[in-house]
Amino acid sequence: MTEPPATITAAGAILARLKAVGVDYIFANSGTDFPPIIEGLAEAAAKKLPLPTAIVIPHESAAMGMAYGYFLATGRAQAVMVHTNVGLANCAIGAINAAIEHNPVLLFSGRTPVLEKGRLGARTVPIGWGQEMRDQAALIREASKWDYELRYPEQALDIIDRAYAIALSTPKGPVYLSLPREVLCERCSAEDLAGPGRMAPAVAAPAPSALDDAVKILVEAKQPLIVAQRGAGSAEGFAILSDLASAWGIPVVHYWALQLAVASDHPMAVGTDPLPWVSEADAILVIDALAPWSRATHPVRTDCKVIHVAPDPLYSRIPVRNFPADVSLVGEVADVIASLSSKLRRYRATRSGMLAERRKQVAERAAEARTAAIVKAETGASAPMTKAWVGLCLSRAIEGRRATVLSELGCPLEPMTLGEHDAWYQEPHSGGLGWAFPAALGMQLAQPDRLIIATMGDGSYMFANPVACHQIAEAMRLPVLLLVLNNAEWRAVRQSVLDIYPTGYAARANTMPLISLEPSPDFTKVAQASRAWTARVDNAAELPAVLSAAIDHVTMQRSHALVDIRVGG
Ligand SMILES: Cc1ncc(C[n+]2csc(CCOP(=O)(O)OP(=O)(O)O)c2C)c(N)n1
Ligand SMILES: [Mg+2]
Repeated sequence: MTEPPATITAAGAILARLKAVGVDYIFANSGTDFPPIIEGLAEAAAKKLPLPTAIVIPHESAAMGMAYGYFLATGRAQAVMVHTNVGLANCAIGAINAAIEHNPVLLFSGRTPVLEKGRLGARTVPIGWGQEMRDQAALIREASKWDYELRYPEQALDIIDRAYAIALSTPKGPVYLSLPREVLCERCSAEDLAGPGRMAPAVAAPAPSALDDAVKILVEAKQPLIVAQRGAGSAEGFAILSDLASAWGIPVVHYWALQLAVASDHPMAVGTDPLPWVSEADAILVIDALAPWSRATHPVRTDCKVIHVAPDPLYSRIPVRNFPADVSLVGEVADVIASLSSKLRRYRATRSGMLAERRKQVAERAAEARTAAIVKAETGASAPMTKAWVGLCLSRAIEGRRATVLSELGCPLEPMTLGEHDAWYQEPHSGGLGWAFPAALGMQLAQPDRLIIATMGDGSYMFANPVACHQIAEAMRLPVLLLVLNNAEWRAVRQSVLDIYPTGYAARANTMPLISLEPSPDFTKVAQASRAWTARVDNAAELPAVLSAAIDHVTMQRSHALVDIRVGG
């Protein structure tokens, strides 16, 4: 019996509606909850409803990472669809990462059938009982802005519009919808599914008086400072902030920066260390920074005025975060920077002499800091080489190319020369490792012609479920370049022990407990299992030539490549 064409399963309606609101891809990891989704995909395709491209992703953490990377590259939120509670559990780290970084993901998982018999979709196999939960959404509720369980098939259209609008409202973030199998099997109207989204995201902007307060502080400041962590919001924001920093002679510190706010060699870019800058400043413009400095080690002046610009300047999800905030400017970062910049402009003319002098002084100190970082990196061409040396060589290897570098305990920013707003991404401050490889895959999917390089510690590479990620790279022909900075240990954990117990038992032990990743696997073999181009580098002097060959491979052969680099620090 054929159904009337004006109806479709709830699963099909959800898929079609996702396309209508602007979702290009569904990163999917299926299971026994998926028959109506797979049937819905086929039905919607047969009825010529436009659909997102659904892709098999063999591990959920990779699906979350790819959606994250795709959003960074495009500003467009994507969908991740996984299997019941177990698939959702594997998404938890991705959701934690996305939440803290305001990265919107539409996350779906099935819900095991409620009924034991008597309705299409009811339980058929023991996992129907085994995967039932009292509150499935609780698995990721702290990391999602909104969650809901679909109750009726006819809700599909409205609920997708609502999920999408909430995910993209300021501050952006992940949302979660659980999909019970019986509901997905039911039919609903197929009308209007392709129409435009009916719910606009709410975009916040600062009150004009708050902008005026911020402008007054910046105009009156003698030693203003910008601390930026998540970039300047967009290419336009990046350009405007570059001009603003130059015009006003304001140093920019990229402390633990996840993105660049100005070019790393901008004349006002003074590096990544808040000291001595935060201690000298009488005004600090904090741009999208969760923790703009360390309250324990970077003291600010008691008379220093602090302005925060961010989608959620108080980071209200975080229970404890007490950086002073004399002015909090809420909004999308690029928009707020543009407003500040235009309001500041008219104060410039009468101060041009003072600003020129300040600009000159900051530029001198910035140039010194840059030279010092490069000189230090050059001394790392030792055996084993340092991460800074790898960063310097990579920076030279990609010079003049449109390239994006991701770093997850990988190359440090300091010695690198990166000039575009999307040239640099670091792992989220939630630190859920295993991020860089799949995020690079998502970015490459969005930008097939861009050179995308994921640099990772050996531990981070293993956290990424590398077999799954290499499979995706080969299956989808995503020519990412992976640099594994391999020190055969979790160096960051070692460092955290030394920070707290510098002369303790662990520091003095021949072998520090819980640090070693020896024997180190041959990572080239892992990549070769999916037919990647690979190389291993132990000798610092060989690195430039290997990087150049690897870049030639990914750009000309358009297949992925991995270089396993033995590093010391
Ligand atoms: C999922 C997850 N598990 C554990 C940690 C704790 N952790 C933070 S850094 C780190 C070590 C990372 O090792 P690697 O990538 O090899 O870089 P290295 O520190 O050696 O430079 C670990 C285990 C984490 N951040 N995320
Ligand atoms: Mg390591």
